[in-house]
Amino acid sequence: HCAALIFDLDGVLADTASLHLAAWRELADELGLPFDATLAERLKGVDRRGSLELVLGARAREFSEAQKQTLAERKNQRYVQQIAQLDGGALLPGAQATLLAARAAGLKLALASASRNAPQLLRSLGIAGYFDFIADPVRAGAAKPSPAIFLEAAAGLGVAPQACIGIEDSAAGIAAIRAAGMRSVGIGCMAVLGAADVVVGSLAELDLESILARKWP
Ligand code: B16
Ligand code: MG
Repeated sequence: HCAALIFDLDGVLADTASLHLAAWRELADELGLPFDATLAERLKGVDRRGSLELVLGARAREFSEAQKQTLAERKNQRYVQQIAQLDGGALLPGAQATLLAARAAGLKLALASASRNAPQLLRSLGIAGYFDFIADPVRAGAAKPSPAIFLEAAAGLGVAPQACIGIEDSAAGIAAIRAAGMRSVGIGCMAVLGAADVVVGSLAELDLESILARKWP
C-alpha cells in the first residue's frame, strides 16, 4: 500500500538539470577543464560540493579549500540568476498533472532534492503549495546515493519508507531510494536508471493509478 510520493526536483519536476550543467560547463571552460556527456550524466543529483570535485577531477588537489568554495559559489550565483527568471513554463511534461492526481488520490507529497535552492525554485515554479514536507539537504547531511534525504522526507511526512515511492532522474538518486527501502520510479532512460523498479521517459508517461495498483517485488 502506497501512502506517499517523494519527488526529486531537478530533472523530474523542473527542467533545470540543463541549467545546472550549463553553469558547471561554464566554470569548466574557464578553468580549461574537459566537460563531456559522461561527466554531465554523473553530475545529476550530486550535491554542489561533490559536483565541483567531479568537475575538477584529477586537478582537484591543485585548489585550496577557500578556492573551491569560491568556485562553487561562482557556479551557484550563475544558477541562481537563471532560476530567478523561471515560472511554471519550466515545469517538465506531466509534472503538474502528477502532483494534482497524487493529491486527489489522497497521497502525501514530499520533496527530496539535493539542491539548497529548492525552496526558491518551487516558489518560482508555483508548485510549493502541493508539498506537505520539504526535506532539507543540509540537515540530511550525507548526499545521494546515501538514503538520508529520502528517509528525512518520509520521517517528515510520518510515513514508513516501505509505503513511499521515490521518483528520480539520476542514478545516484535511484540508489538512494533503494537504500531507503522505498519503491523507485526512474524518469529518463533505462541505460542510466536500470536499477529502478519502473522507468518512464517523463512524468507524462507515468500512469499513477497503475503505479498505485502495482504489485512491487
Ligand atoms: P544546489 P536534485 C540536484 O538537485 C541537482 O540534480 C544537481 O545537479 C545539483 O548539483 C544539486 O541539486 C545541488 O544543487 O547547488 O542548487 O544546492 O536533482 O536532487 O533535485
Ligand atoms: Mg534530479
